[in-house]
Amino acid sequence: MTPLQQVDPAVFAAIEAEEERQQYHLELIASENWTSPAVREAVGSVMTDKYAEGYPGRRYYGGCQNMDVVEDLARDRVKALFGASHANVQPHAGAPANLAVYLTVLQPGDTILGLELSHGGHLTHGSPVSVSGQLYHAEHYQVDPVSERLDMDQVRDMALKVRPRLIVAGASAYSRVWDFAAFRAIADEVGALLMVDMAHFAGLVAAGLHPNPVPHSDFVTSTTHKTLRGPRGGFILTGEKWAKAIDKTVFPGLQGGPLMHAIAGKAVAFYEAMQPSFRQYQEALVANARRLAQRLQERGLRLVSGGTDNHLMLVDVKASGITGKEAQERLAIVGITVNKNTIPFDKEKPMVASGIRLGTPQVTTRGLGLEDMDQLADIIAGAVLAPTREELAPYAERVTEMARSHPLPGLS
Ligand code: DSN
Repeated sequence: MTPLQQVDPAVFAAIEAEEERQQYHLELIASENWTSPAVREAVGSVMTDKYAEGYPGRRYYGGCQNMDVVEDLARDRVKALFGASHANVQPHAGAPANLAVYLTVLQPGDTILGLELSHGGHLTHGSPVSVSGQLYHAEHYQVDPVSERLDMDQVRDMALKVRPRLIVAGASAYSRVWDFAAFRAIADEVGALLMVDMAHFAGLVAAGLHPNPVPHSDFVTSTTHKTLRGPRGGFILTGEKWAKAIDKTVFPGLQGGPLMHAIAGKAVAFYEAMQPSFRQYQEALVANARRLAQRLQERGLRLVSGGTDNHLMLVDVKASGITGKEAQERLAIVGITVNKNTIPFDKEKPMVASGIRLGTPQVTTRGLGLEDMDQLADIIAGAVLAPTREELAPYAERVTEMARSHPLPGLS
């Protein structure tokens, strides 16, 4: 018996069940991944026991010498990875990273301009249900109704009209490349600051497969656990001008003790992301997404904007006669995990939605390749287009077989 099994059989059983779920299902949630055993070892280490309020060399607690080593490694590695001059690796997640930027540069009531949530944006980019939309006056740009891509003329028109103090670029459901130079030009024209939330595509940026927002932005925020394949967490990159202010906002402004076990995991993930194998992984992940998108369309499904340039795609399942909720549930029956998602100009509520979001980070980590994407697309299209749920059983068998033949490393 392991210590956990002995002390808390209920939690042990839930973890075992989750390991089994991950092992025998295919995870196509675009914001999830599979951390390496090295990352998990760091996260599950004694680093969780230590208070380390402050920053390396300037802590409020004794005994922080090993914390300093780890946090310096994390900061130096992430700066090198993205070419930034300052990094704060203490944000517990992406939402507090974004909030730290807002609290640093905005006054309550100031205007921010971000991508509309139902067009692919994120809650923390000014949604009324998020503090970002409650503390600040949020305005939103949208994608073009025909191309379903960002139209930089529209972004500029909006910026000229609403005169934001801060423009936010970045999304959680946008499958195309971001033009950061164009965002910078608009920000300069209207006298705004520019924050890029690269959480989704940070891994692609690290591998040189997506333009790097750092040279164009005042702030870049990110999570560490999506394409970047680290532990759950966040970070902020900025230049010397805002470095001290950002650090002060994160601690003591917004957070107390940093999660040093998570920061240790981030340091390991950043090291892994600097290796040549990480670029190969990112290339495979993008190639898989393109192949999946292409085959889904060949099988008759409509993709928002007609495809993908990155790791994710939005499938308009309403065009095939079912809701996003129904598609998510059908795919759960066959063993594929996805999330329902609104699509641009959606008439359904978010809990129903007209689309599903698919991403390839996790299945690529477990070794699925281009031919597997063809098979996966056939299964997804088959499940979405099936007249009823009664027809799903054969697809479930195929998914189990695919998962079995690509085991997650380190799980029994
Ligand atoms: N919830 C994340 C996602 O799924 O994209 C973003 O924070």
